Amino acid sequence: LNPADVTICETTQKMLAKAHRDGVETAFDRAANMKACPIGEKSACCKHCAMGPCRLNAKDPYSKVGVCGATIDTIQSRNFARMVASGTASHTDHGMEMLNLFKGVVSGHIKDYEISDTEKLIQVAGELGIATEDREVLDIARDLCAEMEKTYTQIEGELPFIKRAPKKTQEMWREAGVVPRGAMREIMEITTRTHMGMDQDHTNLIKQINRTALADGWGGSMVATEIGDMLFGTPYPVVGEVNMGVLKEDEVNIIIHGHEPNLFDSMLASVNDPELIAKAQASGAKGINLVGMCCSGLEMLSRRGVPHAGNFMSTEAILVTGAVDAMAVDVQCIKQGLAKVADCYGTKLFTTNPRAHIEGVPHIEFEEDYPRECTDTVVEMAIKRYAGRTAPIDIPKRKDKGVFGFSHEYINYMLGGTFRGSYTPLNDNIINGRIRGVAGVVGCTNPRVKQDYVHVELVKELIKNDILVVQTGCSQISLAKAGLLTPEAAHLAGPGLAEVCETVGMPPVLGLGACVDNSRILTAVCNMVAAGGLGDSIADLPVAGAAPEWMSEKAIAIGQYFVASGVYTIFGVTFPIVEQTKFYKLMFEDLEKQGMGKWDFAVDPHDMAAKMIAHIEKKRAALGL
Ligand code: BF8
Ligand code: SF4
Repeated sequence: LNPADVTICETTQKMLAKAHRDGVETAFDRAANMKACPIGEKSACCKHCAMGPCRLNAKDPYSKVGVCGATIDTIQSRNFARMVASGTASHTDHGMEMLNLFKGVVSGHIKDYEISDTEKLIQVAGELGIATEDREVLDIARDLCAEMEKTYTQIEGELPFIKRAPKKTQEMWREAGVVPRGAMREIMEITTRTHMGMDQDHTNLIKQINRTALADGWGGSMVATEIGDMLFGTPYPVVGEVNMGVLKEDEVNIIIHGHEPNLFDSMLASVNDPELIAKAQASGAKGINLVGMCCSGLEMLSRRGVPHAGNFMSTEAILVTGAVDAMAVDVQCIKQGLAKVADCYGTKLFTTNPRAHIEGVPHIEFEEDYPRECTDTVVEMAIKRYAGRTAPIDIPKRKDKGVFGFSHEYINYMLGGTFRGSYTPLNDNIINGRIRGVAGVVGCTNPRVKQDYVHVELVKELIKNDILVVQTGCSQISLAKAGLLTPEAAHLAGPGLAEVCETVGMPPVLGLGACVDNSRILTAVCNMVAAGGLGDSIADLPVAGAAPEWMSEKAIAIGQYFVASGVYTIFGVTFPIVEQTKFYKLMFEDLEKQGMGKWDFAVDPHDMAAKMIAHIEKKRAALGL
């Protein structure tokens, strides 16, 4: 395996070469050695009961049915539904943890965190119809907790944040019968409807697929973002460093990897504790260096400017530096393979969340009532490892800079100024054609395609065509490493977008945060509709979304909630639906006719860009622009 063939990330390449010299294997090697199953890849198999598992023919999809008689459309829609269920469950579980934390802070029994953005709290409460005038913040917060809890537990009624969507989008959902009740109910219903012998009409199952996905975007993810902002601060632009060069040879290096911001926040408190710093110094280190990876990293890069060491496909490679003294993980996207690599290089790896243990990896439970017990222990263990470092240290020197932390609130402020903060200037620039449209480029990296390459090429092509790009998740780190999250990157944009960037002093590519913060993109498109001149619903806007290197079920749930909300969404790598089937036609053509968005697929970044641009131009033409 030649590292330059599997990633364009220079530091990951270096570490993969070293891993090979050291005889250490990573997901890149495993992907090369494990050919993807051609039937599973196309979702043409079913193992929902013991009369099977049944394999259909992806090349001739209607030639066979399962033992129960299930057709290809039933099988692949059920498989897709279960991906949406799992992805939605992940984001809503994360959101529910944030709500529990928030409740604990509001009731006063959790003391290590506090409400840091009361302005946002009051604004969100008002938006959800809670009285805010002449009331104590904690009173409002209590009502807000009860209201947001409906996102999960409500049996009947509409999710609270549905109100945020444009009226016409809401009406379209009601007409289609897809307004989510509570996420728990929707996930329960989708799970039963995909049991053997249940919903065997993909045109009916799609309703539950949409309803569940919407419970993610306008539910779990949105609550996670909003509470994250209330507790840890609403992001505003901050310059941050990314790439493996953020590790320091002469300091105790600790990485936080996963998704929930609370672990990271407490870890920040621990590494700033004078006693622990003194301990680190007594062991010969200059200090303690805390850095993030994946979405955990993005939560704190966006909010505090904490350095970020890399995205999903770099998490094993970074351990090969030998410089990581400890890595603490919480939930989601944590490869089991980390355990072995950590072992090889003497890194102390810890799981911290009761939902996500790894066999053989020590577990130090993170408890919100006493968060420092966990995080202080991790620091102590890291210091011990530093003192006893035996593996040779090899840190690739490269560090890149970017501007992060563009919340939807800040975009408002940036474009409109303090007194007339609004999306009108953005819309004006879209109407006058300086900016042709807005594209969200988000999601994972995946060893089935060259790491970062598809993200970077796609985004370059989009901005060159005057399309403003917004980003979340690992994709943002790909572009930060390529230097595109800086105002200086404006020269890579087309003349119209470049002019806007230069006037405002903003990068042509805006980093909005972690994957749950795709909800910020939903809120931003609502603001665009509200600012006027670009139609009445999200589906009218000249916007498009892409996850060019996706790998997780969460990405599928996100893609589906964007499609259901009216956004054209294109994925790369592979797509888990057989072409030329009825379900494919439903997802790739017919949903759009119902006023939603639609799916699309392309592997090559230039093809992908061309398709996105064509869609944006189609929407502009429909608006008469
Ligand atoms: O939620 S982009 S690899 S880290 S799934 Fe995972 Fe994908 Fe990264 Fe965050 Ni999102
Ligand atoms: Fe086969 Fe039907 Fe059972 Fe699926 S549910 S495994 S298609 S028999």
